[in-house]
Amino acid sequence: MENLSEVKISKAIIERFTEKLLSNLEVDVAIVGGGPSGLVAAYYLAKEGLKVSLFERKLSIGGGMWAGAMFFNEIVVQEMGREILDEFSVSYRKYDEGYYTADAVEAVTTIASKAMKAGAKIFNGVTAEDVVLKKVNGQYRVCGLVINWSTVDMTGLMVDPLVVTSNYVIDATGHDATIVSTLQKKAGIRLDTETGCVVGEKPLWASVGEEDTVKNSREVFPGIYVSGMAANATCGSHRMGPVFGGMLMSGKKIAMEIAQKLKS
Ligand code: 48F
Repeated sequence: MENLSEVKISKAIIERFTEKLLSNLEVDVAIVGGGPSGLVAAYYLAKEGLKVSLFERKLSIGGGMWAGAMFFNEIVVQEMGREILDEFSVSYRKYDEGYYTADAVEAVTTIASKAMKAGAKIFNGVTAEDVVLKKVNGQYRVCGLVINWSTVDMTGLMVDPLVVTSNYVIDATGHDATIVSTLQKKAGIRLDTETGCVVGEKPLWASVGEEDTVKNSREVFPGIYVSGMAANATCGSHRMGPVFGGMLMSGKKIAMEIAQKLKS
């Protein structure tokens, strides 16, 4: 029988986690939300050699992709997203012309694993509650995230947060677009949308929702991008239901755009 030291086990966890957190307080890109668009963005950004950390409120990453639709844990990906399934080596089967299906659990675990192997760091159980806003060259710019343990958020305890600074923040928080929704409430803030605020999502229309989620994935205020369903909620387009090509392409699109900006 090995003589295990309980204290050593505790020290190992505390030291290693602290190390990880300390080395991720200043990053190139801070992503909020570990759904499909956030995870894909994390992968491509890390693959471009950028320092990326992703904060997910829940214990598990995967967001709305885990459960497929109504717990039927299969997802549909159209032609648009097939290149991403290939890039990540997620297995899929043709269902009909232009429709492919993949196991939702395999899709989440494979994409998350590749993102981490590419160098992205994931902090689960952490909620981003606000952004850091500073004047840069006379203009307000999002410069990072205000984070706290999700348990603090859930219990409503008064505990001050910590801060992570970044060149860019990605709001990949899904339907609620929680980060830009918080930002828009601040005095003097106007988002780059039709109304200057989060417009809100429209009911389900798969083809338009899917096209728009990629189009709407963009910088909506200096320093902050929206992706996936948060992009459609912010810019006022349709939800799309359980088809995921747009989510995957959204993450890739903004990752490549941010990487290009940071490298030039
Ligand atoms: O909703 P979600 O999966 O985002 P997505 O990448 O994909 C949307 C699809 O899953 C689906 C759809 C396509 O058919 O419409 O809904 O746009 O994942 C968003 C993640 O963000 C987390 C949340 O727990 C979820 O896992 N999240 C939300 N707010 C915060 C957060 C926050 N303030 N801090 C940390 N994580």
